[in-house]
Amino acid sequence: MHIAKCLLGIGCCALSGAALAGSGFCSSAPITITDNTTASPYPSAISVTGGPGSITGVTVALAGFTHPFPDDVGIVLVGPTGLALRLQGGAGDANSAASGLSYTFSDTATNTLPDLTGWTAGAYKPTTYYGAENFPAPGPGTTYGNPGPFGAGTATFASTYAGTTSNGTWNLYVVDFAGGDAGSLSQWCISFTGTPVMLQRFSVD
Ligand SMILES: [Ca+2]
Repeated sequence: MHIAKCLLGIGCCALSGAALAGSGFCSSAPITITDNTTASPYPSAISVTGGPGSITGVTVALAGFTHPFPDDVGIVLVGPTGLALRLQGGAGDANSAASGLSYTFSDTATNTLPDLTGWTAGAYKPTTYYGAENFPAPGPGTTYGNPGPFGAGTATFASTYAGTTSNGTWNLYVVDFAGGDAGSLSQWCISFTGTPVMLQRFSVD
C-alpha cells in the first residue's frame, strides 16, 4: 500500500514533496527586466530535487510578464547539464504591451508566439524571431537551441532535454536587448514528464 498511496498523492507523499513526475518547481523571487541589459537576478535559478531522472518532456510557465515592448525581451533556459534552449525572442511589437500576462511554453502547444502582435494567456511553442543574440556570462552566449521560426530552427524541449536528468539547477536567463523600456516577471515554474525514478526510494511494507 505504501507505493500505491504515493502514486495517489496521499499519505507518504509528504516525504517526497514535489518529487512526482509532472509536478512543478517554481522560482522564489520576481525578475526585474532592466532596460537594455541583463535582468535581475541573472540567472533566476530553480533547484530541482526528486524529479525524473530521465526527462521526456518539459514545460515552463511564466507568470506576471509585464513589458511595454515585448520584442525587446529574450529568454533562454539552461538545464543542469548545461543544455540551453531559446524560449522567447522578438515576439510582439509596438502596441503589444503585456501587463501581468501568464503563459506557458510547451512542445505540444499549437501556436507560436506572434511576431507583430500581443498574445494572451495560454500555451505556446518556444519561439524566437531573432538569432545569435548574446546572453552574456554566466549565460550561454550565443550557444543555445533555436526553436525558430528564425533561421528555420527546429529545437524543442524534447530535442534539447530528452533523456537527461531533471535534477539539479535550472537557470532562466532574461535579457532586454533594446533601449527605451523595461519590465518584469513575477515568477516562473518548470515541470517535467519522465521516469519517476524517486519511486525507488519507497519501500514496500
Ligand atoms: Ca528595452
